[in-house]
Amino acid sequence: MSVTPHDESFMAAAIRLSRRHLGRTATNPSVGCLIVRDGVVVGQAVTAVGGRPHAEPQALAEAGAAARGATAYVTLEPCSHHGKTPPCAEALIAYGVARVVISVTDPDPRVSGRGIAMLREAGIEVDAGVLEADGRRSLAGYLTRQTKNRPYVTLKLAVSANGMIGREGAGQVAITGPEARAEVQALRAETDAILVGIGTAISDDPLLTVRTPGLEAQSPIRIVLDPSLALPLTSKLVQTARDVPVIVVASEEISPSGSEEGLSPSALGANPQPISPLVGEMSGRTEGGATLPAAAMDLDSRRTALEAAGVEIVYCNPYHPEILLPALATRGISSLLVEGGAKTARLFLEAGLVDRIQLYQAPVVIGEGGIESPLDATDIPPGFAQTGTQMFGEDRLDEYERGL
Ligand code: AOF
Ligand code: ZN
Repeated sequence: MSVTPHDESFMAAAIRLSRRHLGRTATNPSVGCLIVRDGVVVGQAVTAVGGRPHAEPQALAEAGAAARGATAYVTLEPCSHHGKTPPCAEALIAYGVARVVISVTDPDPRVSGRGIAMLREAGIEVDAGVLEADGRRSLAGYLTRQTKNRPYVTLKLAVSANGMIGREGAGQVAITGPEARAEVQALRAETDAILVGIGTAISDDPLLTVRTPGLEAQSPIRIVLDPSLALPLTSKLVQTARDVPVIVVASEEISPSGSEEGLSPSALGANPQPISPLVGEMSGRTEGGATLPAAAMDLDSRRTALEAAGVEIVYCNPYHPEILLPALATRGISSLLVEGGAKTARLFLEAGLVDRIQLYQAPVVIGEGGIESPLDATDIPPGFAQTGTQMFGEDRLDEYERGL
């Protein structure tokens, strides 16, 4: 049987369903599954929060006996391995499903084609690659971490009518309206981690959490690139570190000897990279590298105070995203939202490590002291294609993506 427009409609529904648990299934992808019998949905499910159970056994349980002879629509190839749960391919076989329609094949080496082979060997008809581009987009974090060993990176910028993202020394400047801000909150809720530079952390004193009612529990991990531990103890980030995790990425040059852990490049087998500071992101930077003379005590007490407040300090060159990102992937972070400021945005753009750009353009004009946006709609880097435009109140969101 060939793929029909009906198949595409059901797959589109499965993809929509899968998005419900984006950012809430840990390192497992959020997969959607529909069981359809004679054109009627008899079971549907999304990977459970936390990653298990997988989507298929839940959808099959809902369908019960109606699954016999039905078609299953799954956004990702059903698993074939005995992991923390039994293989979903076995469950589909056991329930007597006649056909399985898949959007994306699974790059997990434990599955990768074996799920499809198991189904076919059991006499089940399998069609793969249905609405694959949309399916891949819905699985972007999982696929990027699996195949590139780094999180999927979204750069979000809110730009005024005259191309500014803020005003020097003015703290947080409202650029977009409430509708766009609500949309950004929803984006944060489906993202594993959110990252800013120390310049933004100091000048804006942002919270970086999700405040939308009902989604508060879905705040991403907050990460600050802070080479010399300049993050003020009085900042909202530090003050709330016990409620929503904060990771400070400090230079390995200031790592207390012998206590490197977690993200340190040495722990990852990478060579420590020299620091190439970005002017303007360096307030409070301790000079002197290995000797750290007068500031040593100061630094140690800052370290102690930050840790006592619940902040996790990791030592990994903050100016080399190509080192930092694999380290974040190793910690299970599959999606990362870069929210500011201009220098941090440039750092990721210049490293070629942005996968998606969300550019909000607002009618507001920012006058004197404006901070120029690292990009606008006329200079989107090569390799990005526009994938959408939407209005949120008076603000326009243009979205650009690179192929996965
Ligand atoms: C599916 N359906 O809903 C999901 C799948 O650690 P485990 O045992 O849960 O296995 C994780 C792997 O399972 C993950 O890497 C991916 O290959 C697959 N995820 N598979 O059939 C699902 N979430
Ligand atoms: Zn499974």
